[in-house]
Amino acid sequence: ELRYPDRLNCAAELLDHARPERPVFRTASGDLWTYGQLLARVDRIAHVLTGELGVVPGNRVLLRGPTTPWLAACWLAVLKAGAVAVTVLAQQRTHELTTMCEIARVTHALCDVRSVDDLVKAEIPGLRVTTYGGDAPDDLLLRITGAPDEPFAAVDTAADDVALIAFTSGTTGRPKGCMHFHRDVLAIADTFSKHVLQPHEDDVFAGSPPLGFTFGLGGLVVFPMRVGACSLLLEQAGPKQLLPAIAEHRVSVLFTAPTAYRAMLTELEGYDTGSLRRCVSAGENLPAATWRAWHTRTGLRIINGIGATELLHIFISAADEHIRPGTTGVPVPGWHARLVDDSGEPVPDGEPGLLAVRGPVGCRYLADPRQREYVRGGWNITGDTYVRDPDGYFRYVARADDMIISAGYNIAGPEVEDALLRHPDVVETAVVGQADEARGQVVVAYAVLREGSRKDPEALRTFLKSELAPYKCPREIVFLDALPRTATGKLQRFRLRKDAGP
Ligand code: 3SK
Repeated sequence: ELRYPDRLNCAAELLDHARPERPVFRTASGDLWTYGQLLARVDRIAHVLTGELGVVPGNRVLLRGPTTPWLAACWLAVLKAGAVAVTVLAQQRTHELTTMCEIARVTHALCDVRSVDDLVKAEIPGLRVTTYGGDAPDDLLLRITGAPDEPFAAVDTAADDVALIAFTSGTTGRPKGCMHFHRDVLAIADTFSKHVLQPHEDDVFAGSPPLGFTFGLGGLVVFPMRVGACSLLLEQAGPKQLLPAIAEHRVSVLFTAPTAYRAMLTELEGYDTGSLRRCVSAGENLPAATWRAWHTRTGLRIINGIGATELLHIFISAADEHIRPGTTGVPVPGWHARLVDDSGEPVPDGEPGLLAVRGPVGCRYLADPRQREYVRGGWNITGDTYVRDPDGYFRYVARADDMIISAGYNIAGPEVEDALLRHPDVVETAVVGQADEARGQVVVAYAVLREGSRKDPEALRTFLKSELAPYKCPREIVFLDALPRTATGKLQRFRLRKDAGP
């Protein structure tokens, strides 16, 4: 069981134990920050926050901008000052920002000057916006040059004071703010990272998830800092930028999503990926076909994982010889998982059930009645359907609301997607159920093809007939240039259903 002191400030904890001369952040343009420089900058920002900007402990401070060392420094400063960091994505627009500020009662914002327009347009009453990285006289980076050049004493927060509010809109619906404590921030490093990733001081982390998504915040800031390692923070982190960055900066720990692994496979030629020792995939189910293709080409075994904003980071996973392609893994040490039916009763091994988890971090929605649906009987019900194998491995089936029921058969969209991905021309795919009078629902597949491939639905259907039981084969295959995704890269299957709203 994890034990932390009753009084705990997680930002101070992450900053205070590192060796000052060691590198903490690098950027694609060659910037290098040491732990000593980071600490000095965080302290200056904290002085400005609590001085000129009037932030007091408990205030909610919105953070918005591309993935840069300054964004990470602002996050640490807000926490060190005892305020609550409200992390949002640079892609979120005026309407979403307004809703999130309302829900979280945000009083202040620190915003990269390049991302400020939507925030200004939102005209959020009472919100005090401070930009950083610009040349205005009141820019945060100019202000900190005038701040006291002396250590900032971290506010004496309790381990279970709220440190962070992370928003999830799932794949649809009004955003939900998830409150996380100071101890939660350390707990994700002391469970998944410590036991599965097992990083060390010489590691260089990099990846695609933004810091406004807890997948990125954990993987690119908290995990490396917990062990005094370095993180390459990339403003542009698509597959095209990741490969050269891995080669140039000798990245050893990579965080990204299945789609990016698939895309990188088509571009691998000529890039040196020999520095990689850990490749983490989360955000979506990792098809076995993608795992195998990556393993064949690089010799690396992708660490699959399932995480949730509600639970901050990854809670089921496996590493090294424990990895079983096609499964997510087993509960991370410190976490418990089981499968239940709709009434909360346990489901036997080998049968599909709703994933229920509990561990050091729990879901605490801020003022949202959906809390009652997510936490039932002390278990967090993630909304995923899984099967547990008799040896305890969890095998993803589908999001509970993505199961297709056709003529009495239960069909998991991801199984059909996995089969489609085994076809060499298919890069991405999404399979949904379409309302049908005769069968209730029929299977419809959407596919993105490799550039230059022939769009031949019949050839794909013939291929699928050799891979799947006939009742799982799509009635229709539609070709698209790209699939609809959320700002965090999650597939929005609901937008593909023809009966979907706008
Ligand atoms: O939402 C997710 O999929 C996720 C995955 C890993 C870590 C954190 C999160 C929120």
